[in-house]
Amino acid sequence: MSTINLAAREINFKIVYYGPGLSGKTTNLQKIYDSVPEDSRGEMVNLATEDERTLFFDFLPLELGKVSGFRTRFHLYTVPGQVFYNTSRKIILQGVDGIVFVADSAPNRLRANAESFRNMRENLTGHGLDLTEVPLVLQLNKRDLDDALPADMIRAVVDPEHRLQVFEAVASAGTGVFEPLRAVSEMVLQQLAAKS
Ligand SMILES: Nc1nc2c(ncn2[C@@H]2O[C@H](COP(=O)(O)OP(=O)(O)OP(=O)(O)O)[C@@H](O)[C@H]2O)c(=O)[nH]1
Ligand SMILES: [Mg+2]
Repeated sequence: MSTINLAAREINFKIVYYGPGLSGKTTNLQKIYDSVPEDSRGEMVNLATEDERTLFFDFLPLELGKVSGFRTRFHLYTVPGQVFYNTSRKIILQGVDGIVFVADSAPNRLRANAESFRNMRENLTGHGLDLTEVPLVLQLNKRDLDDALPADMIRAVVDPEHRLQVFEAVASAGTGVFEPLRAVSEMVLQQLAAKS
């Protein structure tokens, strides 16, 4: 849920990067952090295990200019993809305004993509949210892999109705990272405008 501070004239949005373990969620935030000017970003927080797997979440605050005289702050979070960290994922989804689902294009991760998507839907339901109400875009990551699955095959398991905007990415090279963020941010702003 976006929070609006009228006195300070600022709006805060929460964007969550969701997806299976090792799909590249943390890499997305790292690349965004590396590419935005210093005065647009706050400190990035990584809560990770020794082997760089996200343990609780990553957090990156961004300030992306003004909308109707309000400063807009986007708080980007990643969830830990590893199956057994579901309590963390549930907590992190609390108050979410928009989601980038980061799917892994590796053939042996097709099922993990499907399971993570189902898990996201379930956790949203737990917060009283329906998947169709939340601004959501799909990033197909790791398109550089020699054996990357065809985009339609991944789509068939997470978005069979072709409802979502889809972006192909090589997050580790910084490609296709900003497009999904921009798209979901626009959807979030549109939703806020429609409500007010
Ligand atoms: N080949 C390839 N590797 C990538 C790409 N993006 C990320 N990786 C690598 O995939 C591995 C996992 O990336 P992370 O960003 O840590 O994955 P994550 O989704 O945050 O994983 P969890 O925190 O466990 O959920 C790292 O070694 C990355 O360098 C990509 O586009 N192509
Ligand atoms: Mg991570």
